[in-house]
Amino acid sequence: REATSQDLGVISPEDGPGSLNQKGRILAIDDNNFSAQQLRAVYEEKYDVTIEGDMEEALVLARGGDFDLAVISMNCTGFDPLRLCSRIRTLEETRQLPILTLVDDSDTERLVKGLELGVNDYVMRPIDNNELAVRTRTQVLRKQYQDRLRHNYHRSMELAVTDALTGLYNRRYMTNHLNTLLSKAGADYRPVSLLIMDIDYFKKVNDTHGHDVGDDVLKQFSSRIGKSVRGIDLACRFGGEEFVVVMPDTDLAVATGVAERLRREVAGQPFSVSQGTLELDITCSIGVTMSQPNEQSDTLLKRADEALYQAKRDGRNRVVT
Ligand code: GH3
Ligand code: MG
Ligand code: MG
Ligand code: MG
Repeated sequence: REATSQDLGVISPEDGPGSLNQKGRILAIDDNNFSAQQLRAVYEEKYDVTIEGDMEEALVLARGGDFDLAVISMNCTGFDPLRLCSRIRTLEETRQLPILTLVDDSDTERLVKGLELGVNDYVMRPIDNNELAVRTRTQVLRKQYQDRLRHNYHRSMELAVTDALTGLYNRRYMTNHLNTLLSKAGADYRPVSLLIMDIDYFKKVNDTHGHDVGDDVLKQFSSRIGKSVRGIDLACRFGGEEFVVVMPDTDLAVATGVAERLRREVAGQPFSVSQGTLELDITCSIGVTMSQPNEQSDTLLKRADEALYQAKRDGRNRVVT
């Protein structure tokens, strides 16, 4: 399959407002059965419409429902519809949800109050169905377009901090993270431990089985590391076949325990590559160190690297602290 503009996080002209490429979802809130059915009739054909007459139920739906628009009747009597507008605007999960109100043409007070609360648009009663359809469409399209922009933005943020081959964090992100942790250490000092792992004789894997098998080993290696570090730890691909794990609030003894566990996670079971036709015994060497007060990331990394090279000299497949 060829990559599409969306995969690449690029917005092409045809993605812009004006193209409804996914059925819009409308949450209509009206506790008058008669006018609710009129709304359903207007929307049914073009949208997935959910009608709700209770404020708390409407909020539950809005929070979980992934709607593109809330249509709220200002004539609701069972609750204060302005309060519903205000709740939708303030709740984290719903603040991006556009609101369109339906207001009596004599009720400019509630019309204005709604707009003050962040209502996006309104239609006056008696409702002109064509006007309602057009204003609805505009809101739904804008919401869908914004969702796409937001998604692409998050995706590009993710790409910027991630290593493409392994999905682990990249070196730049780890270094920033580490420096942030170290700078926090100041007043009530808390140690940060760090380990560097390097795959043993990795060049031989490439030379013997080819670069693709090498890549496959790197992916599986990363997956084993990623799965077995603790929630507070951060694993990154530091370079070619070198990986770093940053461990906040961790002393040297605990960090050495983590390193030993990771070493066994790698050496304990062969790597299955080439669609399961080949099993490779992979080992790695690990250097561990702990931060000193007021230390910067570069000296910490250098010390871990020295421990790593000691592990290599000592015969590989081991942890040196
Ligand atoms: P040692 O036990 O001393 O670490 O030996 P080694 O062979 O692992 O060390 P060396 O640093 O000589 O070789 C690392 C190799 O990793 C060299 C390079 O071709 C390979 N490599 C680096 N990045 C990648 C990658 O993204 N994919 C593949 N397949 N190989 C890579
Ligand atoms: Mg290396
Ligand atoms: Mg090397
Ligand atoms: Mg190596």
